[in-house]
Amino acid sequence: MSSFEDLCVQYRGIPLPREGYSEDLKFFEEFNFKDDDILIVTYPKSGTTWMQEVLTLVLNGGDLTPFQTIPSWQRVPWVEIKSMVEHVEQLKSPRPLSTHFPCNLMPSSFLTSKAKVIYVLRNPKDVLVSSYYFHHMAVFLEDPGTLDEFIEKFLKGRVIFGKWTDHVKSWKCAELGDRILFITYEEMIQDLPAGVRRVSNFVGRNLSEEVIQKVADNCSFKSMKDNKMSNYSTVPKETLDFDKSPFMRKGIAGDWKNHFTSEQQALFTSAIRKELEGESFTLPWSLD
Ligand code: PPS
Repeated sequence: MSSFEDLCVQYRGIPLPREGYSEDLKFFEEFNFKDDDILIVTYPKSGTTWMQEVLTLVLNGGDLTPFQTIPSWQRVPWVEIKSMVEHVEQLKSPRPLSTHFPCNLMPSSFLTSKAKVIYVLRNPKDVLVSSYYFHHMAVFLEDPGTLDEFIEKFLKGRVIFGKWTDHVKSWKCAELGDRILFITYEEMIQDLPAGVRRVSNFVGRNLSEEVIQKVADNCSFKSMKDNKMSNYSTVPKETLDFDKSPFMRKGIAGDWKNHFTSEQQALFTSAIRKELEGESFTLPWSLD
């Protein structure tokens, strides 16, 4: 069984999966952000794919063609993955892009551009549970061990992309003003049409209520789970083993309650609170 160190590369203090990433990210450091780019930013398992699909449909005015014919990662590619460069080059402006990187690792052209950011936040306990299952299915990641062990790794940042709290802090403190929209996974669960409306207003597309409803219908968990272009089922089994877990697993808020013991919940909450002590922002939901 391969160790975390074998399966990851370190980039400026952040562990990245060796699959897809390299220590040399010169192409990323030289990435040229354009003023009308729209960047989806997430800590992994926070709702990246969901937002990629919402943004695709919003920018296309509800036209389903790209959504049904091109995989999500080609339509809204990750800027820090070298194999995605060819997909980025094919995008028309405004370019929908994705990143899992913290703000402090963004290339200099990002800060000087006016590129917009959609930051999707998810309750870290649900992020952890989703990630736990993902570690079982993703052949290129370390075996997560027991939930106790995985909680410890997650809190120490001994997971891909490092600590959840560092990621959130970096983007919350970035002073991007109205260039950044914070939206939560939980608010999209509660009222997806309202979430779609927020996104469409933010990117300057004032869609009709009919189109907003169409986008929401197509971005429901069930619809995305059935869409081969969203559900990662086209990825070979050597990379993602769907026999272990589906990528579109449960799609709910609060699944942590089915997994955490009261001791794990107390330990997790107090560790996250401690990490966020003294920060000027508050989280949009209670950690309890
Ligand atoms: S990744 O690997 O970082 O790109 O994963 P990411 O897409 O960020 O997160 C995967 C989780 O998002 C859930 N998901 C959804 N939930 C509700 N509705 C929709 N439409 C939807 N699409 C994706 C997906 O099921 C993963 O969460 P869990 O809790 O594991 O089900």
